[in-house]
Amino acid sequence: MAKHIQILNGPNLNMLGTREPELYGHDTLEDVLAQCQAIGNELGFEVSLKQSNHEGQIIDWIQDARTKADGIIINPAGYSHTSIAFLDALNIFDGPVIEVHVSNIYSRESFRHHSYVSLRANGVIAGCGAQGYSLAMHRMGQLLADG
Ligand code: CA2
Repeated sequence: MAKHIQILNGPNLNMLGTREPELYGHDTLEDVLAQCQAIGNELGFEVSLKQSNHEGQIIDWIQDARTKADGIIINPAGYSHTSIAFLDALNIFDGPVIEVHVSNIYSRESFRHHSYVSLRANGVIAGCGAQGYSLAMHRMGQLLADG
């Protein structure tokens, strides 16, 4: 059975590609899913993508991933900087976790420079636009192949 990569997105990322293109670019989450599925097809992985504006919903999806996914790519959005609960949920997921930020959080306000999720992430990609998700897919492919 093909390995499954779960892509999770936090609050306001449903607006990706529709507002603030100078910060977040023009690609929508639908575009991101299409790009990641194309890479998944090449690498032999199943890919699914979810977005929620609600912290508890994303925590439920992280918990579900324990039995349904081999790796998690997550853009925790604003919860990166506040949510110990995201960190706790990711800490009980056994597979690799890659954190993605579309914008360069290190060139923005200082409150964005710290991410609780980074304490758990196997890798972090920031400031590469929506392409960051594709880069994360390739890295995830490598981590899952390495076992
Ligand atoms: O750069 C990222 O991907 C962020 O995770 C995006 C979050 C922000 O709070 C993080 O510090 C960095 C904000 C998501 C808002 O997404 C929008 C996308 C398009 C238009 C408006 C908001």
